[in-house]
Amino acid sequence: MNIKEIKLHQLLMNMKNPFTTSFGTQQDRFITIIEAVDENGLSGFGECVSGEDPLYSEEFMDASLIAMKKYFGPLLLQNEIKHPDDVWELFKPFKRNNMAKAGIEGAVWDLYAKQHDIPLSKLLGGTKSEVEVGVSLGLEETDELLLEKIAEKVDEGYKRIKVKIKPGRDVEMIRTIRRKFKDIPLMVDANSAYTLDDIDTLKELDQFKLMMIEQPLAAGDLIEHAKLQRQLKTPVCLDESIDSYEAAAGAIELGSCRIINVKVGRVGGLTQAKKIHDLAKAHHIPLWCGGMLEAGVGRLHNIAITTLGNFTLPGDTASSSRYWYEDIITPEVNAENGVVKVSHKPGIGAEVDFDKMKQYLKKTDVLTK
Ligand code: OSB
Ligand code: MG
Repeated sequence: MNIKEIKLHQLLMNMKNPFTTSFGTQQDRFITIIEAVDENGLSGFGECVSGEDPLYSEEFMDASLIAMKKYFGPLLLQNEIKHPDDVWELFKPFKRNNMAKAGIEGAVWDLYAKQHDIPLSKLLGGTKSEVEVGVSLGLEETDELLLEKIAEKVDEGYKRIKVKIKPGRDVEMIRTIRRKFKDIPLMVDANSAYTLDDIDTLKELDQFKLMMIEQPLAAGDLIEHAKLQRQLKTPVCLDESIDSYEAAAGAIELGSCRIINVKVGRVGGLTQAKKIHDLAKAHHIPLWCGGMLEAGVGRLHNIAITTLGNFTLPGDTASSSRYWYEDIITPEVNAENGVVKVSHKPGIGAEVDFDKMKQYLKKTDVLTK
């Protein structure tokens, strides 16, 4: 593929509103945009989605940056690859660091698609021309504030509403939501805030016709999730637990979940995401694409993978304007009535706009052969 240079654009983006989950509150978003440049000056873009601190998972941006600079960038520059699927094998000797791997691999996928003049969605084997999306709402100080946010997002037409829960902000809060919004497609995400000791609380959630309960227990608790799923009517959806193809296979075999949230960064990139897609499809486990508060590049990668057939549930890739006053791509991602149109242009399908990116750019590291 003749990749001659890798640029790591380090951005600090300020979110419109703080986003609160059971593990913490996020307002500033540090993002790294990876640019892979070939010998003709063509660029492909990826996004590293690690959080600032290791709260969602063990990965965090400072560590991902070191991993990209010290290992994955040099590996890619020193080894000629033929196809983006080769990147996972090339990076494999270095354990985990999935979000760093996925950020660089994503730039390679976009570059390859542009070199071959096809949309990334098609290159991945996607078939949809539009994808349905929902929205993820953080915890609010009061139920009233959350109800206002839900009303706003329902009016905007999002296909489902996800709310964050944690111990003490669960059953009564959902009861209040259901009293006002009787029939909206609604789900909850606990981000690992519970243990099996909380089973009575989790069982109470069964009465609210939720589409699913996302990641109630700790990431490593596949056996505990299987025990829980056996006692719940509501499908369990796993997010944090599915950090590899093997974890997905284990969760399916154990019956730890009935739905999987695929995040490209968490599983180590698009090649692994495709593999998990095919496995889940064979086992009739529906998928949706999760989000990591991405800027535009990550959003476009998410939309591309969502065009694969077994992504049958609305994902978390809402409009760029959900979090940003101004995104770094042109055109921005725009969900109309909860539907995002898939671009027909080559690669991720929109331009990375360096004029817009300037306002967020803190530093660019350039890696060369
Ligand atoms: O658990 O899905 C999650 C954001 C950051 C880290 C983890 C999660 C989330 C979200 C928001 O729920 C998804 C998004 O809108 O990008
Ligand atoms: Mg989640």
